[in-house]
Amino acid sequence: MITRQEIVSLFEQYDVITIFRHTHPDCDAVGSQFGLKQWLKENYPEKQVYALGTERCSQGIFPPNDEAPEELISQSLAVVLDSATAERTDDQRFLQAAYILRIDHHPVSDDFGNAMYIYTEAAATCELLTEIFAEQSEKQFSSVTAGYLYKGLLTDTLCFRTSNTTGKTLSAAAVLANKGIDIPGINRELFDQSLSSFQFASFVRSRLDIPYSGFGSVLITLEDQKNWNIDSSEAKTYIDEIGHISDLQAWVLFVERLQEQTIVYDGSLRSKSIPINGVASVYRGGGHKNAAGVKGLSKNEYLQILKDIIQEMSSIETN
Ligand SMILES: [Mn+2]
Repeated sequence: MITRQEIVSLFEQYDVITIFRHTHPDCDAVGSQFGLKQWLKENYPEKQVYALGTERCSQGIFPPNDEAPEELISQSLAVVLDSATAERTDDQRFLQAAYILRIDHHPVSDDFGNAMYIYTEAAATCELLTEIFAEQSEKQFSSVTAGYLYKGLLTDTLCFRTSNTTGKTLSAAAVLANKGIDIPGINRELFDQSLSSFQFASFVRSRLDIPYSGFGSVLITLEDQKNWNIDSSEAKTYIDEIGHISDLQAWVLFVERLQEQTIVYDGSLRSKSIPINGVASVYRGGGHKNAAGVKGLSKNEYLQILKDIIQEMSSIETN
């Protein structure tokens, strides 16, 4: 593993630095990417720094992606951030770089790259970058850099609520707060929702049915989707609206969808402790123990899967 000082030495060695992150980027991926780019531009204005990737992050406001020709990439130091595998890295041209440095907090599942700075106990890649920058006390560390890093730190910890939030995470947050970032402004930028989204969320909550003690079920019909001008895949993302109820052990959200003129049912299944993926697999679905999904169920299958979940819950209770 490379040291923080060796990372800064690498930055100093290369005139061209290209920064990569994973596909379908979240705020930690782009926050670390633009945080590093900003910090490098402020401290080494003569260097050419490119933040590369083809997609945009759907949450928060970040600058557009840069473009760099292959000749530049091949002479550059490529810094790959928050990306556990080479394959998952957006823009495979990083493989042609003169030197590849990885900074990440995901478990190492792929040993690509020339140097690694990977700490799985860190809550975010932005936490690791904050520590690297904070140590360089004679260098610039602006509120712009800090703001990008704070967005990654805040979202990867679900607002400092996840089990990977440590004293180091909060120390990193303190470093960023001391740079003069707009904490309530960033919070609004990341988490405020539109009025129509808020109203649809209220509707989803109002449709909660409790067919069995501890089990919550919501169905969003085609007619509901038409009334709210929302499609089935977007409607399904509102599962979290019923995800924080202390009285529920399991909950599902189903949406109706038209498939070759027939109504089919897609569902997201969630639970706190009872395994729910076994039931999903019976209906051609799958997922994790406490978060699974099914697609294209007939009406009978939809009614039956609700019964199966209740059956699963009652068998666990009687054991
Ligand atoms: Mn991350």
